[in-house]
Amino acid sequence: MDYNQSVSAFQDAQQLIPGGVNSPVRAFKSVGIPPVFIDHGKGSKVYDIDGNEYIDFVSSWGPLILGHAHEEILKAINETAKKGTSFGAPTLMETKMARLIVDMVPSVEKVRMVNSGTEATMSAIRLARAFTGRERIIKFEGNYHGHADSFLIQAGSGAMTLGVPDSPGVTKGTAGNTLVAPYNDAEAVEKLFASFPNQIAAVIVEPVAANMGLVPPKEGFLQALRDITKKHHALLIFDEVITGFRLARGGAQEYFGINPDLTTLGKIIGGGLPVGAYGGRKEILDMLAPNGPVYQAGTLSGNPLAMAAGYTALKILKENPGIYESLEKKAEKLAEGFRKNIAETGVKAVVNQIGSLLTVFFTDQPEVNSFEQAAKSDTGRFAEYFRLSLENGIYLAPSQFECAFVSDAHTPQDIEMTIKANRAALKKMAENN
Ligand code: HOZ
Repeated sequence: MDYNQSVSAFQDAQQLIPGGVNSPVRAFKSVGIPPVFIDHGKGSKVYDIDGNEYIDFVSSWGPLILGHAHEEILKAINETAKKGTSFGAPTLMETKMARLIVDMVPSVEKVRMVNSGTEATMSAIRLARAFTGRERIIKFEGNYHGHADSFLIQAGSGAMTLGVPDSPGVTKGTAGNTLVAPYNDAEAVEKLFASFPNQIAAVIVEPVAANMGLVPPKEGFLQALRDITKKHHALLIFDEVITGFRLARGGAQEYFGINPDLTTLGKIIGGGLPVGAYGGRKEILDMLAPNGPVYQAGTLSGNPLAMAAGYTALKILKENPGIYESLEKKAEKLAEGFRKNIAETGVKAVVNQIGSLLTVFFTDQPEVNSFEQAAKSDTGRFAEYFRLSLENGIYLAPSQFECAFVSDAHTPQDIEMTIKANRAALKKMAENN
């Protein structure tokens, strides 16, 4: 493949944009090559500015569960745009959207729209602190909740990929209020509650960890978090920015049958436009201004174009419940194919998969169930795998510590071709070793 146009576009961008990108993981830094610049996408495919075609498993980092440039979503955006793009005043679509979310997500009784997952999580924490009158929160190692100060402590995603899980610029005071526990370790959470009695406002968790690579919760872990938070009168916050509307129509809380007090949403909820939301029990949400004293606002919150795109996406998901079974089957097929290739080539790797999410960890450990195990992965081997996959027309997240996202647009042929490309990459890696 020829990447000349992308190489020169990246050089140009670096003169004007820090690192040449508007979000760090896009820079391909940990995989040792310049990023490809995307020209357009359609269905399961993206095309770069050199004209290369790829089967896309980034899916814009999760939102595009229906694939690129989905006709119905484009139509909704176009129709809405004709009436104006922003008013900073209430519109009917916001209530329609809220009704749909309340209907789909089991624990959500009221919901406030924002513009990103980061905004959703930072607002949810403020609300939890106000509701409980306590200041500390517990988060988990390798979980990523966006880039607000309170969460850049032992953070996953790009922070983990680039080796800055504790970002400079976060004050000691803020960092001190964030307590960290190992993911999948409920006992450690109980110990923190014992060490800081009546001080912990909330436990925030990715119900399925998807920012240290994919690490599903161990049996009983989420239920234990529910029980512990209840016992200590703290709130349980599910960060469903990734799992919301992806694991099931009602997200991870429906999939595992556990209701949190607050839920944060993003990605799919915007249908490919910038949207976030946080919702939960009425009595908590009613503490928000203008009903209550907790302030949170946004000029573009509930933006008509974003609402139109998100509403259309959610409605399609709601009206096609078979979609989740089909997504899971495709991801299972990929995982099975990859595992077979791993066994045949002898490359040391483990595949984690749940629903339409999966990660291949390059590791000689037999399983990856924790941050500690995920962090031991061989990132050099991953980089080699990434580059070979790209050459074979497969566009993956450029980091060992992210997931592949299967979409409704992936065809059986895409899945077969991806398994074939995986086999070719692993064979080459085995030869190079
Ligand atoms: N929110 C994504 C984490 N899995 C990464 C997207 C980004 O940081 O640009």
